Amino acid sequence: MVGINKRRVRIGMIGHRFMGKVHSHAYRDLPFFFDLPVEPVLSDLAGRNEEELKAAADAMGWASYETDWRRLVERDDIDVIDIVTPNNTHAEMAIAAAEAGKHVICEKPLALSVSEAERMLEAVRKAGTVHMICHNYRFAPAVQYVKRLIEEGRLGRIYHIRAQYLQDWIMDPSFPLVWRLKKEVSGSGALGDIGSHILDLARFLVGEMDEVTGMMKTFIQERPLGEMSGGLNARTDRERSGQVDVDDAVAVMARFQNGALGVFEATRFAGGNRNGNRFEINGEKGSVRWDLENMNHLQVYFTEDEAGLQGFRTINCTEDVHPYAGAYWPPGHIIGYEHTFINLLAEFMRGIAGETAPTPDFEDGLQNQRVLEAVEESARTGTWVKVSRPGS
Ligand code: 4PW
Repeated sequence: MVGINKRRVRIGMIGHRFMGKVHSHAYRDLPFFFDLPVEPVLSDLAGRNEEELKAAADAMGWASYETDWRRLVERDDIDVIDIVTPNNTHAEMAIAAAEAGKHVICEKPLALSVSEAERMLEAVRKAGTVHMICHNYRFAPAVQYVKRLIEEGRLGRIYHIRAQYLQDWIMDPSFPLVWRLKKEVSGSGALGDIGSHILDLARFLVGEMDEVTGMMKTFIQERPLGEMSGGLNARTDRERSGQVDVDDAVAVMARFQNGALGVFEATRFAGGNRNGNRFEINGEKGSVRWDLENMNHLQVYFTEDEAGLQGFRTINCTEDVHPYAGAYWPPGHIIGYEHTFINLLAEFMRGIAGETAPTPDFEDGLQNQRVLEAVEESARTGTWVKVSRPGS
């Protein structure tokens, strides 16, 4: 399957840490599992710290590197710009990439604000290139299968979605003030970083939200300064401290346009939950439950099951019938977190080959941003806030 005579899609990626590693790995594994019409090539990696950048480029198999992302965007031998940098850089990079005629893929949340996200969408539309946002959890086979069940009407009318994204990596008050805790860099805290994923899953599976209400809380207001670019396992030994100005936790209630109700919780203070991303959906004919930490399993319940056998049953979503599962191993041989990105990038490559118009795209990113902004406004004003959607 590794491409003889396939069109080469030359990737330029900006950023090389956690998400950079995840994306690099996914591009490399793509031709191994998917027979795609194009072949991704790890052409060039951009970052600011040359020593770290060079080491990352070598370790992850990139052909070359640039210490200024603008040079990457200007290069004629690059087809795709992949943005895996902190949120405050997304808009400038994506717009420059689109203006240079590149396909663009960007980590979530799309931007710092609705107005930035609108400009990003406008730029990619004008360029006519393919664009995606990395809400990777849509691409777990079990989640895709839930989408299919709902579309086929197997759950009937949807009444509820309740979803939680629970982490605990900043519970220790001595955890440093990293970029994810500064509003000017991240836009928001738990809301945008992890809440955006479950709110995206809700839009994907249940539909658009009409209005939301939310509350946000910052439990630890001050933290030691440390390396701002640090990740989820950052450490510090500094004595000076700085202000946290984003939410540590957020709770959201939503009314959907189709009449369903949503209850959501995103927090980095749920001790013992390293990366607990879960949802349950209840419909008139059945219910489903999914949990990332057990991501190959799906619990399903159908009201029509015979008396005596009623209840949730557990399906192992590793059969050919489960979306993407057939690309990997024989039934029962499970896949993991990284495969959600491989599946997402397979769709991106199909889009670039002209076969599909892949989603979630920047329009989804913008709509997600509208939901995030409505939650923030609600938390500020203590009222329900309409989620705008121009044209609907
Ligand atoms: O999916 C999650 C992210 O969006 C990851 O597990 C970590 O938390 C990194 O960023 C957020």
